[in-house]
Amino acid sequence: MTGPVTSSDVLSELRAALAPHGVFLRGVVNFADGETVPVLKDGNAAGSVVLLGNAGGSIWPAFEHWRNSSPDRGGKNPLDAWSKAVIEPVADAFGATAYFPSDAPWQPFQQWAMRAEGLKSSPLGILIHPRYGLWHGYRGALAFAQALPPTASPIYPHPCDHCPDRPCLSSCPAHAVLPSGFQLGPCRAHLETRAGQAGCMMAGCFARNVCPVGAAYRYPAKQLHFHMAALSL
Ligand code: B12
Repeated sequence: MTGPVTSSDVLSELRAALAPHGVFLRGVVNFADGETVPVLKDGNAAGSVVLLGNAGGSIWPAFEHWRNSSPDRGGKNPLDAWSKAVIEPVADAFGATAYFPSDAPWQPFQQWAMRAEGLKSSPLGILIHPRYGLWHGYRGALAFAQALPPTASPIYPHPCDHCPDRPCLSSCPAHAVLPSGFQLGPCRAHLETRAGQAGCMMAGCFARNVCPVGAAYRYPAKQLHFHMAALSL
């Protein structure tokens, strides 16, 4: 595909382009006049963003394959590098401007996700999805000049409202998950201990693992370890 996209089926074409990488089209945000919006490559304000991300371990096979065939194993931030390698060519093909969650200045990915997918925060700070639970994330966003057909955004009951025990709040060995929010310092300090290395570092965040929502989408062991190692840097 070349040039700007005018087709109304841009979303299904995007889905098809991203599917081989395990990247899902998570939702669309159309911006209203007067909102702070991302800027397009041509300097104009974006009319919409399409959120892209993983559901469960969907990206892991494609990411691992790419990493194993990269001379430097993807460099210092391999998942971010892979996301760019996959998403930037798609942005170019569709005449869109790509944004990435880890690039400064940080774009409000979670606010976009709340609007696009009707999600709410869990006590961990990450958004909980009624089907995928805590096992999902965002790999990029494509900003377009034009508004796009909104994706269905059902009104879900917030899973944490129906979770009387809230085991996420009591299972962190470092007491880093508090009702007031996630505390990075105690988490990182625990990860440096022998118990932290043998526990959370190998098995993944205990508070995330204990959540009963979307347990079938829990990341594979290697991905759990990868994210914990990234958090401890
Ligand atoms: C900085 C950052 C962190 C920092 C601090 C977070 C903070 N205090 O804001 C630290 C290092 C602690 C962190 C940790 C993690 N993060 Co983080 N983080 C970010 C990042 C890069 C920027 C957040 C931000 O300020 N955005 C700018 C503002 C303007 O955007 P916003 O949407 O309005 O901001 C929301 C957040 O700030 C959120 N928030 C407030 N406090 C906290 C605390 C935590 C722990 C988190 C995750 C979010 C959060 O509230 C706002 C909602 O309106 C985002 C990506 C992004 N661009 O948003 C990822 C992001 C929020 N992180 C994410 C994830 C998955 C994690 C980890 C699970 C990763 C890991 N390796 O384990 C951990 C959480 C640990 C745990 N046990 O729960 C995901 C969340 C996906 C989701 N399902 O919601 C994001 C969106 C990245 C992605 N690629 O998908 N993160």
